[in-house]
Amino acid sequence: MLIRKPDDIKSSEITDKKRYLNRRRFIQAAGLGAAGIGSGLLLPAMFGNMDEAHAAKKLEGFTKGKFGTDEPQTPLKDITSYNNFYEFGTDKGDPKRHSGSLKTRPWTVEVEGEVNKPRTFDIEELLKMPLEERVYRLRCVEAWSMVIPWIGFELSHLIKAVEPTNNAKYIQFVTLFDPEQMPGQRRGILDWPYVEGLRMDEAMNPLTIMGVGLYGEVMPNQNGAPIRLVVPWKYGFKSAKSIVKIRFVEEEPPTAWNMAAPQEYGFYSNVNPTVNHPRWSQASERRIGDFFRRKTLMFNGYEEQVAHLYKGMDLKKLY
Ligand SMILES: Nc1nc2c(c(=O)[nH]1)N[C@H]1C(S)=C(S)[C@@H](COP(=O)(O)O)O[C@H]1N2
Ligand SMILES: [Mo]
Repeated sequence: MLIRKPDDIKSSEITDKKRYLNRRRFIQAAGLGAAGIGSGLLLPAMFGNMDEAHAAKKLEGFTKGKFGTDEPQTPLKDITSYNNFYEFGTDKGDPKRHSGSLKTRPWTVEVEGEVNKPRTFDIEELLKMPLEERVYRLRCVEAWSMVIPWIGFELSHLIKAVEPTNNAKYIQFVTLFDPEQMPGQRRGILDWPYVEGLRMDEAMNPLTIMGVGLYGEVMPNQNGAPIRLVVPWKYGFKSAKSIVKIRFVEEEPPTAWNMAAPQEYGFYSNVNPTVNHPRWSQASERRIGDFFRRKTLMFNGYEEQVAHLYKGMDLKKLY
């Protein structure tokens, strides 16, 4: 892990003034003035588990992954300031404003249910999985999209490590439940904690990753730190953030948006321009930063990789 010196961090990356000031205070308390900061070696120990350090931490040792798109990438500023993360509020700017209270260390992911080797992974163990950069399109059901250079590992690696039993047909993903840290959970917008699910073959597909970073850095809190699901051929809401539990089950598991509005959000939620949301069209989308809308692609453009998973299924019924 490499930690950038505070001096290298652009002020645009530090938006929360209070955290910025806290960090300055910490540097002063540690007896380091501007001169002291020059000795980069001290910094990793100095910042330790502080929240601020995570925001500035570069991820190292990842390779350039497959399936990447070479479309222009959405600016970091947009990826981190236009978010859906209802645990921190329903406004697109809320996650950035309010997710500073999320503590991402210590963090564990408990794996349970239909597996031979149930276990709890520490986040540090998961960061040792083979990390790749995957530049994926993310298409929100609200008909906007982004191109995001994620860093993550294939979910299949984790699945193989716990040895699913023959009864494991689906996987459920559970977000942290902690209304102290997640103020949005004090209100009943959704049935907390946020839950999502995949069929086993979807989870095993090489496109499906557990994201731990983006743009070469540790995952920003508002994007689902420290670990979130990324399923690029499905609407964004399938990609659950800040996951603490992965449960292998026999039956199709309940999912947060399906419970909230079953007639609007199904279990599969594959990006599909021919199946409209009951209140708006899914035929086109606005790429964040673009002026003109563009056509939405079947399976968000990943048809070649995933269409076979749904052969023989009526995707108008199983939306
Ligand atoms: N726990 C949790 N995960 C979530 C959400 C949420 O509100 N809570 N929103 C989803 C939606 S609707 C989208 S579009 C994506 C947005 O991811 P991003 O903010 O990193 O672009 O996260 C998904 N994961
Ligand atoms: Mo979304």
